[in-house]
Amino acid sequence: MRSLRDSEDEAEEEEEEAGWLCRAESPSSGRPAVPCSKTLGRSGNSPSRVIVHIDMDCFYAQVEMIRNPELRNKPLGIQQKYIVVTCNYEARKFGVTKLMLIKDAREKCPQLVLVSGEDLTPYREMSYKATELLEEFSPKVERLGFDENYIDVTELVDKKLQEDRETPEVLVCGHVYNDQKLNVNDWAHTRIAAGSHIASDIRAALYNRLGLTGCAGIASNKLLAKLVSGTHKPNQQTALLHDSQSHLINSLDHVKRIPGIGCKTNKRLESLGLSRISDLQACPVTLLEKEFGSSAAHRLQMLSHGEDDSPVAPSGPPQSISDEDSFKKCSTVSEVKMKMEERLKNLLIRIAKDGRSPHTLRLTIRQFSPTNKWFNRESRQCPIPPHIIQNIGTDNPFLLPPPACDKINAFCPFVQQSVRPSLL
Ligand code: DCP
Ligand code: MG
Ligand code: MG
Repeated sequence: MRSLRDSEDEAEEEEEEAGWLCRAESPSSGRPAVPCSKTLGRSGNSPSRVIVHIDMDCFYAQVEMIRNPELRNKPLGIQQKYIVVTCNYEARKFGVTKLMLIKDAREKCPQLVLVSGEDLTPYREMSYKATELLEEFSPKVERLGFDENYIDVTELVDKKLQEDRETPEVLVCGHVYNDQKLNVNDWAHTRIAAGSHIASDIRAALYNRLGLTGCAGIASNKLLAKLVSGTHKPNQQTALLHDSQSHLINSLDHVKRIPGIGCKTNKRLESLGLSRISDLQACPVTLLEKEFGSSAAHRLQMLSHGEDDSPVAPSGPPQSISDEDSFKKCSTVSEVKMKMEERLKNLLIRIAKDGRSPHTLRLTIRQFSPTNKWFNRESRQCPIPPHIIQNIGTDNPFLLPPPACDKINAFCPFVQQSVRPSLL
């Protein structure tokens, strides 16, 4: 089944995979390109870091419930094509799940209210509002898809512990993973406890100012924060004390559950016979190096132990703006061109709101493949001369200027070659 995830999310997913390839040097080359556990000491984790991961509850459904409060107490599904991409927790009580076929969801819950989620604009806008709010807490905020962010709160923790040194924190706000008891004499424990109070303040701000609820995970690195945030859902938070790190990572039933191990890396690991976390932990690093190169091999093994030294990399404004369409029911190049003009108009509206000038136009075509969504992607791109975007910022930014249509024409041979009857 084709994933219906937004193209920007997909780009991020792809980057996640591509990141492996960038970090990995060729197997025959010399030293790792990034610090590995050998150079960073036992874990590669800096025990002083405190990272919060936030994932919004049933994000698209929540946005729709904020737009229309009458939907709040009803089971609600967000429909894209034939699929419920997400549903609120009311619907989940009936057994409706994310990415369920509409037909199956209706069987589980005949009173399910369906709202179209084809237009991503409201979700995108809310997503950026949330990130902006988080940036008020710390400049180190990294977006991960539409509804997740990492926040490095290390400096806030330092400040809090400094301020509270007469009355140090003895309680964790929210859950503690594995119900572990806080040891107030353990410096790392008090830091996570302080982080849990900051996470609670962040969640309160998201709710009070944007009406959004979500889950938070508090841990010493991004990997663990993400893993622990989903352990109590919805609208709850969980802190991870370092003693329970291996328990958490070993609770994963497959290496593909490790954030950062995507589809391609998983396939390569499976080709080496590695599917369980313990397989990866026990695998001789030389074997991994042959497949992935030294740098990625070490990183993979660090991840399998719950160790992750990657910094929270501030995302800043998006570097590209994209839109996509499945081009269903299009059988001629002129129909495709008409659809492309619609998408371009939509992009122009967003560019006008953004205020920056675009300089490259890229068209990516993905042939439908039920088995492999990464297969058969092809792109063409060209620079955009400044006069093409002359209307942006004027009273009528939505009028597609004729030179933009010329650009579409320039892509025609590529489109022509891609519109094959078998795919329509
Ligand atoms: N999404 C999508 N296609 C997917 C997965 C997700 O369009 N294959 C969208 C719909 C979700 C949003 O991304 O609302 C966030 O994804 P999550 O996995 O975080 O799911 P939710 O936020 O909906 O639910 P949860 O409360 O489980 O986090
Ligand atoms: Mg979510
Ligand atoms: Mg999410």
